[in-house]
Amino acid sequence: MSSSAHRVTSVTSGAPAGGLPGAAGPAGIRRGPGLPGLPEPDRCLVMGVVNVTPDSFSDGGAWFGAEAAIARGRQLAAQGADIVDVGGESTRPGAQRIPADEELRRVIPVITGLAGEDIPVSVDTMRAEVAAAAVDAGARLVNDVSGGLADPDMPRLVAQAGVPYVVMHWRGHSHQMQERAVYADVVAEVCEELRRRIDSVIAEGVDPSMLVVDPGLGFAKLPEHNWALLVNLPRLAALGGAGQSFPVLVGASRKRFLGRLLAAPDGTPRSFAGSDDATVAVTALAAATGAWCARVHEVPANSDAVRVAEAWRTAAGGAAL
Ligand code: PMM
Repeated sequence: MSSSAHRVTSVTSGAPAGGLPGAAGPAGIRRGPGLPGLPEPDRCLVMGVVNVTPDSFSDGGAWFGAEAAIARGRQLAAQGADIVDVGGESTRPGAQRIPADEELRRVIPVITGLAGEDIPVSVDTMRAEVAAAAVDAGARLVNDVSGGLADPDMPRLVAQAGVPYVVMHWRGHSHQMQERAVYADVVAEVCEELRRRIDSVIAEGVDPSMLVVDPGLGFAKLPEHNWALLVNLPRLAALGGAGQSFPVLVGASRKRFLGRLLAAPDGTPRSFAGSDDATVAVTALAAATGAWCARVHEVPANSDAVRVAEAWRTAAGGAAL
């Protein structure tokens, strides 16, 4: 694991309850104090993905089975992942849901194994039942791609567990999300819908200082929507209002909009793995803007990219591109 991954923010020393970490600068996102239990954000963090699924968006089947998944998580941490994100349910467009007991069967042994090695683990789930078991097994962050919409019990569970919570922009499950990729002004609408989710989860008891926001790239988004959101990350961060900012997570890795950007002359999209260099480019740009974390499938080059971006930010005076 990278050395900075060991500098974990103490559970008791996060931002004061009710306060929001950081402040949004005019161009970029100013970095806040960090989230309890997670590595300090002295640069953009790298979240390595372990999909324990036979059919995931971009790496389906590769790490299906607890032993293979634990070995992959360990490898990602050794390569420099600051957090390992473990998910058991595919969110690829068109995917059908799996039962909760199957999701539990997939992720809990993996989280137990990785957390037992002191690797910071997040659980990628839309179910409160799975999040609760994952936190019991040692997960330090709940990554909910539905932002609390898929399971009404999720915000209360997160509030009680007292763990950081990723609220992603989401408009529906995989089988219906593509038809919902309709916006007049994607940035304004995503910000407004996220703001409503944030208000709702705070009303359910979640401490604002525990929140991370995510534009939900590829989730009910066409390529042009993803690009518009990427160049407007500071507007998402600024949802805290009054000059405060939320940490922003960016999940561009291997998404179809990158494959389409890099399509062959005959229009054949680039493969998922063939989009890894483009993922690194997005990571560098998002990190230079002040993103809190980049969620990626391949860690080493992204780990380099966030260090380049941090040097860039520092030279620019800590603000942004
Ligand atoms: N994307 C996927 C899964 N989980 N979580 C967050 N917070 N943000 C994302 O963009 C995101 C996510 C889908 O990608 P995968 O199936 O290739 O892992």
